[in-house]
Amino acid sequence: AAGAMEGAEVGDWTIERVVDELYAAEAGRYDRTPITDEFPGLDIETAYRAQDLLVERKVADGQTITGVKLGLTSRAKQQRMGIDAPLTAWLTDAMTLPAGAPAPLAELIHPRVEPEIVFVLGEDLAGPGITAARAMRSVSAVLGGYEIIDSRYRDFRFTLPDVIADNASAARWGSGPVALDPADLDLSLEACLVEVDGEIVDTATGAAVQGHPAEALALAANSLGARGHRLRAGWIVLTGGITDAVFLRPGSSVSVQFSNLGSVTVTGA
Ligand code: OOG
Ligand code: MG
Repeated sequence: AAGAMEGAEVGDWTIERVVDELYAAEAGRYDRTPITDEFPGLDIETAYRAQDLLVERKVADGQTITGVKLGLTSRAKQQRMGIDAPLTAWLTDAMTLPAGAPAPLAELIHPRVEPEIVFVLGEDLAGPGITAARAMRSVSAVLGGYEIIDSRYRDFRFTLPDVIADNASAARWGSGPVALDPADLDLSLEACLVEVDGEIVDTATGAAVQGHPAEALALAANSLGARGHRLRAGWIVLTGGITDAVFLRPGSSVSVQFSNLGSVTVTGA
């Protein structure tokens, strides 16, 4: 590991320690200060190595990788977080919330919910050179869904390398009952309404996500390809929050109503 850390070590920080600390925060349900406050050597490349190591640790615990997520693909999300670059991260089976299942607040730190357009891949997809049109041909189904993000950093304060190492705040996600053939709708025009306890708090269309969610999928295939990874047939891809995220409070429900992709509700319990 020392060789892999060349040029990145400051004080007693190593990639392994980054992973240890983020893993412990997630398991112990506590938040912490940004790692870059103490470890300026945590650059984007080092952070992605930490992210890969973190998911390897989850796999060693018995979890399986079920797909990937994109983060910060919409301006609403980028402005809220003060970071203007998208990122990718890993999904595991432990993150899937079955339809109607309450969000287990006792297992989370400060969960927020955001609407997402969700793809299911019908075939492997790997960059470089993947265009949005090419990416869409690998999608077997599109669903309306939500993601629960739960940064391991206090007040969701982080830099891009911090949030990359933290697996893009990934915590839970779920989807609605409607799965469509992507050829049957224009996802840039797909609208969503976000409601908290029945009150509409935000609206947007799929165009908010990189102009079209297929652009986000192409971005994932290309950036993962550059790091030696490929997207696999059967994997889920969360294309990124379409609107800003809202806090999920005990007893409160967040619903997302899509124009063609049905609706989905999650309740904090
Ligand atoms: C980072 C994760 C962002 C999205 O869809 O943009 C994300 C965060 O906001 O904590 O999942
Ligand atoms: Mg998200």
